[in-house]
Amino acid sequence: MAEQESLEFGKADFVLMDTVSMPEFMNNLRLRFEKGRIYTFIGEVVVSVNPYKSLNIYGRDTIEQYKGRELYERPPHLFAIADAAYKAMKRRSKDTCIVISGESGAGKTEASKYIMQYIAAITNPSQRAEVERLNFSNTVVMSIELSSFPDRHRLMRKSYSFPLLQGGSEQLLRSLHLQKSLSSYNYIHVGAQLKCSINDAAEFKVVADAMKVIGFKPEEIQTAYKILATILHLGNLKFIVDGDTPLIENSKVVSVIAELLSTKTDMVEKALLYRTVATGRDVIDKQHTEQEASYGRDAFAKAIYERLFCWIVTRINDIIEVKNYDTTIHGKNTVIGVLDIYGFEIFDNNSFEQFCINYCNEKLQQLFIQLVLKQEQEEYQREGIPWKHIDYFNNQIIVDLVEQQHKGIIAILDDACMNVGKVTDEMFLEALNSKLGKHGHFSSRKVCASDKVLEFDRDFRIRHYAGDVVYSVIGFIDKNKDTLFQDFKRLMYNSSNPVLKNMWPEGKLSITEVTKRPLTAATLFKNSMIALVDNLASKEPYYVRCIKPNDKKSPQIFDDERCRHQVEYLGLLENVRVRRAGFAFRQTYEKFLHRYKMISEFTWPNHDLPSDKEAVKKLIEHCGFQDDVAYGKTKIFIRTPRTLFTLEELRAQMLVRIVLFLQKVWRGTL
Ligand code: AD9
Repeated sequence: MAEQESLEFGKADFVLMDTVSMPEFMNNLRLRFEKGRIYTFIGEVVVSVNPYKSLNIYGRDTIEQYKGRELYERPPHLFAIADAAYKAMKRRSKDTCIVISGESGAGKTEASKYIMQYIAAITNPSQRAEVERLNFSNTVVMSIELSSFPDRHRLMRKSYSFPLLQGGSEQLLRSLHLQKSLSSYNYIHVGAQLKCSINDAAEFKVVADAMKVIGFKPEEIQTAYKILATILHLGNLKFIVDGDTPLIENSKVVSVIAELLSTKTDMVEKALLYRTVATGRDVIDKQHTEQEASYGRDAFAKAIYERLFCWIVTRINDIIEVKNYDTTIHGKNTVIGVLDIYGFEIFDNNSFEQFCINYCNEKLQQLFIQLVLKQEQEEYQREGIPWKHIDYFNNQIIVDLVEQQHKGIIAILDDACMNVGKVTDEMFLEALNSKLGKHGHFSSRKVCASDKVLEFDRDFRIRHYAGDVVYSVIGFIDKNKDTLFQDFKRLMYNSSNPVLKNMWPEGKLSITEVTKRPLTAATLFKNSMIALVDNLASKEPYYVRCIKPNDKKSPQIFDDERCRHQVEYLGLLENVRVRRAGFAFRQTYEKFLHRYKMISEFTWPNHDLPSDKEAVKKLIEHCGFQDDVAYGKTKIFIRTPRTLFTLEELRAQMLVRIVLFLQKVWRGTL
């Protein structure tokens, strides 16, 4: 396996460790990081440590080294699994997906870019145009971010506002009422660092060109700019309190926003300061508190960014119908999906947004367990292969804690949200406590005196698979109800810019028409998570597990404590154990024979043995691989990938001979 690499760089596959233990795992990971070997395999999983420096390992020559090779033939690299995913798609006509996980800053976005570049580079030049469009579309989408709840800091970091400011022409910026200086914008200021992308100006050009190439209309591109500009302006909106009621301090900003959104200033102002509520048959305008107004402003900014993002994805799909790179495989459209997902988050202050993001990570971990750990072991059992069970923590119990019908946290939150205006966040916490107080992964501090609960704290704790997180309950009900958005939705729908209007079709509903109980934010999120997991489960998954070596963005520091924690919660050690005990490859006897029967005279062209299983046994013994395989009820299991390569090589040699033979027959020279 990946033997080209000398041991001086550590083990290229964690499966090759002498003993599977945390210290050895960490030693290997550190050694490789220090030697600039940032990728390591666990079988077919790539573990990646962010190098925080440019490495010369993504060029054309490296691509050539991985093209068409088997996974383990070359040192561990993202290109190796990109190639494996591409081959699986081509050979077996299967949809594949590459799931990239890890915490913020671990290198997910970079990884997805390199994977896309690789796939674009190796694809047949005749399909180049299509690929270019796909690749460009990925430049625009950049990464398929999943969370519906990006926080403010991330929102701006991820958005194209940076490139817009840095790379947009003077004329464009003027038309959007923007200044070049990043520090003029509060939303950009929020993050600790101002600049993220090294090459914002260049990136802007790439994105702008990409949108044109894909086929976006000029007015659509203009609208996208206007939305990004609106977000920046929204961040600069300040409220002042006059008595009880908030007023907008800088009304000039409101008129700029109105202009960008092709709507009226007083309508923007109203949406920012009031909410329309239906009480029975009456419709009244209820004034926001200052806090509500600020929350609404931020929520609006997030919502229009997200809607823009989803709209871009949908438009790209419409325009190119996500045709695959190779439509010829059995006439079926196959795809490679690359999913770059927010990592687990533990901040000093965790709220509804972190709750959703962490729930998302629980779901993905569950999928990983299902696919990599559970199914693997179940298959051995089913096939009657001797197998010693390997323990791993199954986080299904936490997934249930969050999403279970009637009993889970989301269900309890939705219940609380149905009693409009009556239930406070604290009451919701009380409900959680009484219903989940005994759950092993839930706790909430209570102040008690002689068996009587005196007060509840304002937070609860979930014991996530990745560690304990304390959530502040404040804002859960408001954020879940999402009611602040209704007025903004109508505002957008009433825009005279048709592109914008079309992005917000639900704004058509008047307040009395809005269904009495619209789905809550958490339930919508849960439903989209379930749909995503179903979608991923139907594809052949490949994993990249990204690790952030330190919090200082330093290429030198390998923070043991931080890294160990990530290795733990990503379940990498369990992954190694299962992989080590297991078999790299399995195939039904019938399919196996179909592919390799030409290797042995006992099976070519047909065998006369009582079953395919017997024939496969004969073939394997003939090649001398009997010690490296196990025979299941319906499938053959091969332990090491090398055996498979050898089989592939033998097959290739035989095919050449067969073709030469046939050519001779045709030419009549035989
Ligand atoms: V977040 O969840 O979107 O906040 P990511 O996506 O995990 O995060 P990202 O890919 O953006 O992290 O990486 C953070 C920074 O690390 C990049 O801007 C690069 O400066 C650096 N990085 C990451 N991977 C590589 C790499 N393979 N080579 C060089 C890298 N630098």
